[in-house]
Amino acid sequence: MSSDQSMPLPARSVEVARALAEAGVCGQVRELSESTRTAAEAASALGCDVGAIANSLIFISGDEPVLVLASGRHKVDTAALASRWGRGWLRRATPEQVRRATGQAIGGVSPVGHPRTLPTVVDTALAEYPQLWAAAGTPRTVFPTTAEELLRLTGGLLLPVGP
Ligand code: 5CA
Repeated sequence: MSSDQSMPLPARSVEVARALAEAGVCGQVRELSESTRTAAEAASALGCDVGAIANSLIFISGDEPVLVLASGRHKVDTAALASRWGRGWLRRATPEQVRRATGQAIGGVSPVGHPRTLPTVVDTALAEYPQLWAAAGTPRTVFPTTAEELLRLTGGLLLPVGP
């Protein structure tokens, strides 16, 4: 992993760092020289298991955006998750819907730092890893976290999301 902590963070990540600090999180946002746009790229840049990457995925449920924090090791089974969550059908958000719901762009969507708190599910698979990494508002910024911390930060529910 290479990172340069002497450079100021991008504005989207400053927002995330502020939300983390306000919540009393001690993990620091770091900006990497390599892309962390996808879970595979993030895992390679960080030298961790792809399953330890917490992807922040936005779905539309009814008319409402919702957040699914999913392990990078599998795809979300939307039908099974909707039923477990007691919601109607979950549709993948469009890039524009992602931006409106989070203020962030695909590839850098963070679990926090959004204009409003979104109904959230945290993948049970994430609880298998002692340390996770999540995006921090841009496709090159990440922060270290845990499933427990993600649940606390988002007020989310712990549910299986994979197939
Ligand atoms: N930075 C990494 C995690 S550290 C990251 O953001 N991973 S991610 O999986 O949450 O973001 C990439 C995801 O964006 C893809 O898995 C995919 O679910 C979503 N995505 C990519 N293109 C589109 C698109 N056109 N519309 C909606 N979602 C998309």
